[in-house]
Amino acid sequence: MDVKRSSRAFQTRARQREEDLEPGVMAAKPKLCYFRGRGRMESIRWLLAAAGVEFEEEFIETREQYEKLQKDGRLLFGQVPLVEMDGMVLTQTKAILSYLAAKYDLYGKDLKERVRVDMYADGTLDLMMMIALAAFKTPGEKEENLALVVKKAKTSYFPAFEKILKDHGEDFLVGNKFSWADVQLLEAILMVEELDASVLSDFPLLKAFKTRISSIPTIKKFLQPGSQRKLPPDSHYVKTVRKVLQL
Ligand SMILES: N[C@@H](CCC(=O)N[C@@H](CS)C(=O)NCC(=O)O)C(=O)O
Repeated sequence: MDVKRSSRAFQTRARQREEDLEPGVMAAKPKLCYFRGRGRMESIRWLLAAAGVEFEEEFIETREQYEKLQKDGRLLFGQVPLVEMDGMVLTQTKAILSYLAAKYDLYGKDLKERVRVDMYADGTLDLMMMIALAAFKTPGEKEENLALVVKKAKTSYFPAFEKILKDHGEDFLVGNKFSWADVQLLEAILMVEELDASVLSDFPLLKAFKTRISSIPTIKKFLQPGSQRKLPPDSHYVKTVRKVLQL
């Protein structure tokens, strides 16, 4: 299936799900509670945006806010990201992502496709977490860690995904359908490109993948300035996280 047909079919299914609600009943928007930055919440924002789902955000700026969330029993293990949706209070990033992938039909067609989506998404999440955590290191360590990320991307992660696309021969990573794995790989590519703009120069299939997935309407919209996509961590973000979590 080509990328346009797959993404059109995907958008139609998303609309139908909304229409399954009782007439006059509006689906409440998911509410995301995290710092005003990428961190562990960014992939959740990406996946909701890719699914065409609008969401609200509450940003944690103070220790008091965080303590109140804990006191109210909203943080299962005392940690964020926190997502409230479908009458549930959810924590644990991967659990939230896999719920969203299943709910919005971005999780392959059967168990064998699902485990591949998980495997690929886990890999890109590992890579992105290395970048997210580097922001909290000393300047020297940060530089070293980020150089290591670029090296790992070039020598391990991107060659693996280039081969997957080559062997698979489809527009998407799993099956011939858009999935969570595609969304997260694009997120990871763009993040590593912020560290080294030429990182894809030896990966022609990944380059084409990036262009293709970026043109899916929901993703294209999320990539526009002014969307809920967050910028790389700056010193204010790092200071706020340190202050709130008492790091
Ligand atoms: N396994 C959890 C880890 C969450 C996590 O470590 N969150 C950090 C903020 S990004 C936190 O809340 N730390 C406070 C703590 O662990 O006490 C997940 O992936 O959601």
